Amino acid sequence: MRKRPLLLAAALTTGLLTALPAATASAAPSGLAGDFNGDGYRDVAVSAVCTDVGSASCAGAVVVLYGSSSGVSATKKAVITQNSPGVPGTAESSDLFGSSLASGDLDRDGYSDLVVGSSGESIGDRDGVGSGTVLWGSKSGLSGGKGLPSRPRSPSGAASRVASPPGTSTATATRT
Ligand SMILES: [Ca+2]
Ligand SMILES: [Ca+2]
Repeated sequence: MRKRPLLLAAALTTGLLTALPAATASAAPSGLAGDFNGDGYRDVAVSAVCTDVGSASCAGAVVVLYGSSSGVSATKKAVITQNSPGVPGTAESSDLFGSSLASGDLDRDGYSDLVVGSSGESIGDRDGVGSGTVLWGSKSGLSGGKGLPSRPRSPSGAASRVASPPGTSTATATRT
């Protein structure tokens, strides 16, 4: 006897969900790959690897163009460098921030994140060993970041190598 009212309720719910606009103020992030602000439109990250930042030549930058129903536009963009708020490190000459880019939702919050390589970064007394930075996706787009762990030195002084099976990655990031 209870079966029919339940089916009716399900049908009403389905109809209501269909009638709602695709994006509302409280909408959940889209979960789309490359959608850094979760609005349902994929975004574009472009490397400007040899951009000068202040007096630092070839410090590098990433330009993010946010998507919309009419595509990407230069009016809805962000330029991110190592001097941007929340981004670890400091823009220095020849850091080459943006030398490689990859996206994925590393913390599984529904917002795609961006991994940025800086192939010229020096760490401690090791010149140009490179580094990786995660820029976190959020409702307001890419903001803040976290440096990926660098390889520790072996007792001989050389950077140790971490073996991993083909097709796997040893890079991990934990949101703090
Ligand atoms: Ca988007
Ligand atoms: Ca994320």
